[in-house]
Order: sequence, then C-alpha cells, then structure tokens
Amino acid sequence: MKLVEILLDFIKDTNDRKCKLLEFHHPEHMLTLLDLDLPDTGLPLQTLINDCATTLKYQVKTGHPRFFNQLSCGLDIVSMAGEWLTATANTNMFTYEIAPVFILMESVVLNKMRQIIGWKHGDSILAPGGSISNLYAFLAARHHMFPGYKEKGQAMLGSSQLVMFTSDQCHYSVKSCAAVCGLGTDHCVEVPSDEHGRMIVSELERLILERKARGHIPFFVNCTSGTTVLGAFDPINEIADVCQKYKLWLHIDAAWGGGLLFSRKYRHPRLTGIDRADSVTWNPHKLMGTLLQCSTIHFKQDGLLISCNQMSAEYLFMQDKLYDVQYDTGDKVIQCGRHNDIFKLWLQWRAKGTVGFEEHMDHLMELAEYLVERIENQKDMFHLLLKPEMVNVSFWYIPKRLRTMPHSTAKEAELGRITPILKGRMMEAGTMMVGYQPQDRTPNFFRSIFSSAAVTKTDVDFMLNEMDRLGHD
Ligand code: ABU
Repeated sequence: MKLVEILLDFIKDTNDRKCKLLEFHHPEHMLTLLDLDLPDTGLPLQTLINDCATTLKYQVKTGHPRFFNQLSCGLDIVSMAGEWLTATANTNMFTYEIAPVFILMESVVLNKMRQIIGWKHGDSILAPGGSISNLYAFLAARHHMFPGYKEKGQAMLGSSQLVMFTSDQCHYSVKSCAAVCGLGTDHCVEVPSDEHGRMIVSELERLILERKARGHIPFFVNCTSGTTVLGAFDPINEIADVCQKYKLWLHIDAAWGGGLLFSRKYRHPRLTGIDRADSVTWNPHKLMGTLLQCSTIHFKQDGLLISCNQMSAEYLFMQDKLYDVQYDTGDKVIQCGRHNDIFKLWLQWRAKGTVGFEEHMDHLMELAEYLVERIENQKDMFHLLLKPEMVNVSFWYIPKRLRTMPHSTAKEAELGRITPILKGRMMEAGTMMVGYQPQDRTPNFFRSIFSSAAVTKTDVDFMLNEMDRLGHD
C-alpha cells in the first residue's frame, strides 16, 4: 500500500504545474544522494520503500505538461494501469500456452492497425523499439528477395553486394541494419533531402542507377514518415514508383509519424500511399502516448515473419500442443523472451476509442501550429527554422543583445552556442525541458515536441516566457 501511495504522489506531482519536472544533480553529486549498494544480506521493507521514494524523487517527470524534450512524452493513466497489470501478470509473450489473452489481444490490435494502414491482410508483431522493428523489415525484405539467405548466408550471393537506400534525415537505426546484417554502412546509401528534410526522389533514382552500374544489387528503400529532428515526411508515392520500377522493397519508418494515420485532417498528404509499402514501422509509444515501450512492425505479406525468423525450438514450439499452434507467435521473432507490450495499448484504445486517438492527433498538431504562430509573432525574440509538417517545432531563442543583429551565418553560430546554455539553465531551474541538437551544417537549435495529451496552449505560452526569463545575457 505504501508503494502505491508513492506512485500516486508521483502521478499527482507529474500533473501539477506548480511542481518542478526535475531536480537536477551532476552524476558525482547524485551518487552521494543515493544508496545504490547491493548488500550481502537483504534490507528491511522500510528501506526498500524509502529506496522507491528516492528513486522517483530524482526521476525526470516525462509526463509533466512542460516536458517537450522527447518523442515519447506524457503519462497516459489508462495505459499506465495496463502496465501495472502487465507487471502483475508477469508472463512471456512467446506462446499462447502461457499468455492466451494477451496473444489474442495482440492479434486483434495489430490487425486493426493494418486496416488503418490500408491493408486487408498481412502480418505484424510487437518489437522492443522502432530500431528493432526496422531491423525486422530489413530481415524480411532480404529473406523475401533472396530465399535461402537464412540458411546459406552471404555464400548464396557470392561476391554480389546488396545495397539499401534511405534519406540523410532517417533514424540512425536504418544505417545500423546495414552494420548489424553484414552489408556494411558504406552500403547504406544516404539520399540527400530537400530544405524541408524530405528525400529528393530524383536523387534516389540517380543513386540506385549509380550503384547498379557498379554491379551492386539494390534491394531495400527506407522511406521516413516523420523524421526524428524535423518531423519531415518523405514523398511516399514517388518513392513507391521508384521501388516498383526497380523491384525494390519499400519500407516505411513511420515510428514517429504513424499516429497521424488516425487523423482525417492530417493524414493526407503526409501518409498518402502508405498502403503501397511492403512493411511499416509504427510506434504507439510515441505520438499515441502508449507507455514505453510499444513498437509495431507490419508486413503486407502474411507468412514472411514466420518463414524468415522461425527456428522451431523443440522445447517451446511443439507442434502437437492441444491448441492451434499458429498462436505461438514467439517463433516469428528473433528474441526468445518477449515482454508483454500489448495490454497497455489495448486498454488505452478501449478507453479512448479510435476517435479519441484522432482527437489526440488533432490536438497535438494544433499545439504545434499555435507554437509556430506565437514564434512568428515574436520574430525579434525567436527564429523559426522551417514550417513543420508535424509536431516538431525547430527554432532559436534570441537573447536581447542579438535582437537587432541581422540574420547571418555568424548570428546562427552564436545562437547555436547559446542554445545549450539555455537548456542547461532550464534543467537547473527544473521548470521545463526542450530538446536541442545541431543538424548537418545548422548549429544547435531547439526542437520542441508535442506528444503528451497533458499539454495545453498555456504550457506553450509558458515555454516561450520561461525561455525569455532564463535566457538573459
Ligand atoms: N527513437 C527516436 C527517439 C528520439 C527522441 O525521443 O528524441
């Protein structure tokens, strides 16, 4: 009961704008505030209760309405209740035998998500994060296009070199597939993007032809729907045309932007043509606000996941069980033990309904539009880098001494130097968090994210005012 009180207090404080969202300490000082020792003999219950309270005392409240720092923000209470139940059930998602209800839920939810993508059939699975979902797409594509690779490996391709393509704005996990799967990162070709961060499709075609001329075998194109920094959407239909022309697998990494599929207002044109993909990554733990972690990978073709990944472990996936063993989904994946990531999403969907998710998407997009409007109305104090396609708003804060200086490369460099200083002040004040990063040749800038249902326009106003309060010279 005491632990439940501690958890409820944390939730209350998370939703209380008067409470700070973090109490920052440098690691060496934090170590003096914590007792992390692992004793030889067990400690009394009261010490463990204190440990729990101390742990949450110093944890960043990522569900706080002024946490704009990460793609996964917010604390959806229903999804959180689902996570509590999941922990209580403490089962493994590899067989129907030990997770009957959760396995059926997974099937129902993933089927619904495929329908929303626009597919009648197919197969899907939950994976431990978007990077692993992208890896599943890569593996299935190679298996589909080169049957026998699973057994024979590179030997079946001889000296031929597979190559994959993705924009220079994609998530780094796409490049990681090339490293992990033996292509080598030199064979993950980065396609230039335009000033909005969208892949330039004529460049994709040029690079495919260039690699073909070198005797390489192009086989996989990653199209990003919602890039990590700018929230850009690669043009799906144009990329799909190229994939069709050269018979390449089209994967869409919609880990971030997938949630907008719910919105009739914002789905098009961003995700138009998504049904033409061979595979789609879509992370409910991002825009949909499902608790971490909850990532899904979907395939248009049924049967690929099992034929690609099945190892038929005799001790687990016996074929003579008393039920239909197709429900033993554990043999479709490359891990053995699999966390139950479905219940919290299923319960959340029941609470919100599909329409509730649509309203959530529209609310987030309206917040981003409001922030853009506020920034554009205070051009002396803020500089918008580009009009966003999604809920990522990229901008600089301009301190007083630079407000009369005309915009230039030198001014950008100075703003890029100031940005981490201001972020540091935010963390020390504990009042809000907004992420920052450099991008290619652009120096550090803020990237504000709207992904939490708790945020309102007053929090957007607070963000800008607080930046100005902390951003003194
Ligand atoms: N998987 C990308 C997450 C990055 C971010 O939250 O900023």
